[in-house]
Amino acid sequence: AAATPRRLSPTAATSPTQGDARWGDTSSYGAKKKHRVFCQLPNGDWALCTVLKTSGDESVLKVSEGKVLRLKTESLQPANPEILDGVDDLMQLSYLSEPSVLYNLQYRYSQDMIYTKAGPVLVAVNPFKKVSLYGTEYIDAYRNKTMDSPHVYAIADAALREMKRDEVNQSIIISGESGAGKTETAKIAMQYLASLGGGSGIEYEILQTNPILEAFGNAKTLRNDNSSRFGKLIEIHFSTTGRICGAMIQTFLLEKSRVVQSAVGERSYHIFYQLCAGAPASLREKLNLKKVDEFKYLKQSCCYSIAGVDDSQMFRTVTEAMNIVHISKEDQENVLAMVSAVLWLGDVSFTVIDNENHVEIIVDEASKTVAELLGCSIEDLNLALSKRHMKVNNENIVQKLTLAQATDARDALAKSVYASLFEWLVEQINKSLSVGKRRTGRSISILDIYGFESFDKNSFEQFCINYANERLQQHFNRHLFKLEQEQEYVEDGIDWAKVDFEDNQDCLNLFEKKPLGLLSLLDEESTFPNATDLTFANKLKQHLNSNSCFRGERGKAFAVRHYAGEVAYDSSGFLEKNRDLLHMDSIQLLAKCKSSLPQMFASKMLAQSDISISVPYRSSAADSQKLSVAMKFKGQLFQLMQRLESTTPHFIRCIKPNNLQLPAIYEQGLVLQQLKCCGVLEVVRISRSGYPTRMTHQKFARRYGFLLLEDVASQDPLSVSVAILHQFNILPEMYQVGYTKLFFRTGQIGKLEDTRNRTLHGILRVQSCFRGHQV
Ligand code: AOV
Ligand code: MG
Repeated sequence: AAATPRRLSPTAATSPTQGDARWGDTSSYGAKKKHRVFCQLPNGDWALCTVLKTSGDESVLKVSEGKVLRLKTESLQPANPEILDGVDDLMQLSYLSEPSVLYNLQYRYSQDMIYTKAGPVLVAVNPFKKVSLYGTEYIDAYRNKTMDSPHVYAIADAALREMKRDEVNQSIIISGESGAGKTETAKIAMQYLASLGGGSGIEYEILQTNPILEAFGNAKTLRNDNSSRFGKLIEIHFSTTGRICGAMIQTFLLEKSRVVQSAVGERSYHIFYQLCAGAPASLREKLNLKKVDEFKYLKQSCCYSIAGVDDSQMFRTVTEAMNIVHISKEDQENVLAMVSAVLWLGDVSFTVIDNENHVEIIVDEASKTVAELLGCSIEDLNLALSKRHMKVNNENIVQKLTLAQATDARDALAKSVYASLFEWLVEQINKSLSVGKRRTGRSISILDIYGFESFDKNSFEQFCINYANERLQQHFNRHLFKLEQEQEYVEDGIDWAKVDFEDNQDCLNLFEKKPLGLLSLLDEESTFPNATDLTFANKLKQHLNSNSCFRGERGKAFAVRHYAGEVAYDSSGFLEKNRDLLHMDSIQLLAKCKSSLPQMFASKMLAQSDISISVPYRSSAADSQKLSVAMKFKGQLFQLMQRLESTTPHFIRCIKPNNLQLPAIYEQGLVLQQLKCCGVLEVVRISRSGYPTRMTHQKFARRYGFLLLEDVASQDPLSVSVAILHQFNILPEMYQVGYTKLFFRTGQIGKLEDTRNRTLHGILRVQSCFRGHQV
């Protein structure tokens, strides 16, 4: 089915094998009687089982009550001791094999503990049901630090504290594939921050932007009933006193094509259905609304409702939210008029007027309604959709459009009106949330952006989305691997063999290199009037075939080796989607309209069309030169990365445990793919192969010095520290002594802490016995 994500086999570096030292020493592992081990079932899943006996190279295993298997001993993977079941940080696992990570997450998931730390990263597994982990009580508990299990609240709280402590802006970067829970997670983080209060209700206003943006930018897809079809960054500003004082939203690449076309079983943007279901009678009449299944744009996907969602109730919620962010009643009505106009545009039809298949618009209810709602005449509408004015060799000529061309022009108009409307709404929201002069403090940004996508058929949208993910992945790598490895070790003179991680610079180069990168070649080809998707694909093959991240395929297809796996793209429609041309005739139509919104849309488009693509080739036929979609997106992305670079990042990786959007189903294979894709396993591996526990010599000596048998009172902290390490037989490969600090591998300090606690307890007991108390 088109909905199942397809991923190619992982690369060696992310695929731990048995006996791989990086994953805990499993090489010398011999299964012993009563040991807990993981065995792989025929369906590929790992099951926890107990060794009943071993004979020769085989083991007999108890998989579950009454189920016994005989397997090759070498195919078994050791399991962690029971005491580590469900630990809240994967770093604590002794064996960090794939099955033990999967088991740990599943163990927690089955008890509604959907959050787990993977070293510095928070992993969130989508529960697909209400879990009682949220609300005032929990918020207070995290604020007062009476609760410290992994949670989005804990991340938001850490961001707040670090913002205040270090006076550095923070970011919470949420990623994961479609339906994994990014948007919900972002809202949960926002709720935590909003609960701090701000005064004048600004925090409430910020929360109310969600229903608006979701109504206009989310849709039901096969993967998610409430799928965001745009990327979003919300920057929440804090005053010098640490309270919320405003916010700013930036959106990325709204999927416009959905307005005129959606796949069977999917829907267009929620607002269309909400408006038709929820508009009060007077508005229905004013906007000439029909039932949803009477509009062509909505009819094609045969899907009108979402289980458990009341569109008309949602309409009221959205209207109320617009009130709260100060969008006037009049503006609201203008907005909804545009929504209706877009729907009616889909019903505008044409009649062929000559034997060259040229057309004219049919004057009927559809064209009349569109003209009425936009505030133009039917003649103007007809002119814009059936003819094209061009300048050829300085001469003005008028070209009549064929049926196919006119239909394209109509759809292009619908898409750009809708996209402009979305942009305009975001602007209004930003005005309302703007901090203006009060902006003196710091900010926390929350990024909710589409995750890596790989479907059976991948088009321009996936191309852009995956490019964005490469950029984000590099940012993630830089922070968690490069920085982690270099800074502190070097500063403290630690002998440190760099751990390799998968650097995706090569893939980014494939996209960004000039002039022979994917984006440059796409843009160049987009400016040739006679270029087709096929000539584009051929050009890629001609120039990029030697690149190891690129593979030419048959016809219009090509594949890119992304960090998360190889994706095969079909270049059909790439050029058109990248050009995203709205012909001047349509822009001029909007400019002429009497309604205020179309006019504003037009002036914005005209302003943008001044920026031309900086390549030497220009089509004489294309009358509106503007930045191509890919270039604009790249620009936005660079700006985003720059902004993120100046913040302290906090990463949340959302995981979708099944493709059915159902609770209590945990598909190991699916989870594993995602853990690999978003680098979770890699992060844990690298954090562990490093020395995550660090303590200054002074602190270490102070904390454990009293455990020493010899008297060291006169010695310096470093000597005391070394004496402690020796007395407790900490193996040399488990620590390093730096100039100022001691560096430990995971788990080492735990042993010392245990001894310390036991000793302290003993001392206390002795003391209290003397005083005649019990402890
Ligand atoms: P997404 O943002 O990651 O997908 P959503 O945040 O929309 O995914 O989550 C999808 C659905 O999962 C939601 O509508 C909820 O029903 C459910 N869900 C997610 N997180 C939770 C949670 N913490 N508690 C309860 N239910 C949850 V996309 O926007 O498609 O990439 O483009
Ligand atoms: Mg989303």
